[in-house]
Amino acid sequence: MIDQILAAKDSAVARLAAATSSDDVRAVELEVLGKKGSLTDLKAGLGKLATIEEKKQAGRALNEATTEVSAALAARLGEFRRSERAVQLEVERLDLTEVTRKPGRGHAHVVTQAWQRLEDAFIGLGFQVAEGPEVETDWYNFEALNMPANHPARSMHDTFYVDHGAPGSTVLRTHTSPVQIRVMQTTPPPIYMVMPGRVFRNETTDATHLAVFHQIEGLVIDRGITLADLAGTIESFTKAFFGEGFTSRLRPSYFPFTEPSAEFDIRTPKGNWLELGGCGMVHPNVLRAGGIDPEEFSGFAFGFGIDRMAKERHSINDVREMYTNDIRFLEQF
Ligand code: FA5
Repeated sequence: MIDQILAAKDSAVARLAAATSSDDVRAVELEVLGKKGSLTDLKAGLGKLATIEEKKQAGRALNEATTEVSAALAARLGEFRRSERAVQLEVERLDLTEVTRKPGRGHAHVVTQAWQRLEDAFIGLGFQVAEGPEVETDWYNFEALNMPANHPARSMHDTFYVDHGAPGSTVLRTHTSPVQIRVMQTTPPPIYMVMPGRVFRNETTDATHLAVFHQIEGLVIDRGITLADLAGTIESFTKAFFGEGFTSRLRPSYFPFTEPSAEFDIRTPKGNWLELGGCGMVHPNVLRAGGIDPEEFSGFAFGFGIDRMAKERHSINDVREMYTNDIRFLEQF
């Protein structure tokens, strides 16, 4: 029995030494230690030995043989795994410096396209374009817009504060309206200006709300400007931007910086109304904050969301989709 054990072990060790792949190693494992393996068979024969002493000796020899074969198996398997992995890596190697196809031509993001088309439509109506800073002082973002400290309308804007200067004095602008004040301070009337840009609100995102989004502000200041001019401008813009089949309406609303104030909606050719933004006649306090005499000049302002317009124009279900940067989605526009 002992001779048989040693013979089975020696044969296994020799075959392992001669193995040329991990498959060979697994074949030896099966033939020696598997269910019907040579050492397994011998183990089953232990019970048939005549004396206890014989059983003990054969059992010990079997254990030693099994340990030796298992160690040789593990060592050979480790070697083959390493070399086979090296071969696999070489086969699958990607040369990222190699250009295999011509890179596709990119295009502007769907929101950038809307921004540019909006600017074009307003330039066509005789407006100029201005921009302002994204990090604003509390004064420009709220105070100058007729929202002093503790004004209830401030809570409608969930504000991100910037750790700069006195606590609460610096914000990420919550709308593009502060640019109205900057334009009034630097441009003597008549003013016919649009001011697009990025704005920030500390709010939970959903299908129609983003925390970082875009607005376009409009400001007209001249002598004798009335609500009729506001309604006419909104209507001309609606037709220029959306097409002849669209019309607009104003609905009474409230903003601290305009009086009277309105929401404006557009009607699609299919007959449904979409809310686009807010507007109104510039409040006298706001004109004064911008250094303009409300006795001499009057004006109107409007502001609406560019992302929501892009969403409606392209029938996109969820504004957040535009910012996942999935090229398969963005390529469509
Ligand atoms: C304002 O921000 C005013 N400054 C607009 C204004 C300007 C009124 C000038 C009067 C005169 P409001 O918070 O409603 O108003 O936002 C205007 C538009 O921005 C909304 O109609 C909507 O289109 C867009 N908007 C607002 N919040 C979000 C948001 N979280 N995500 C995407 N778009 C938004």
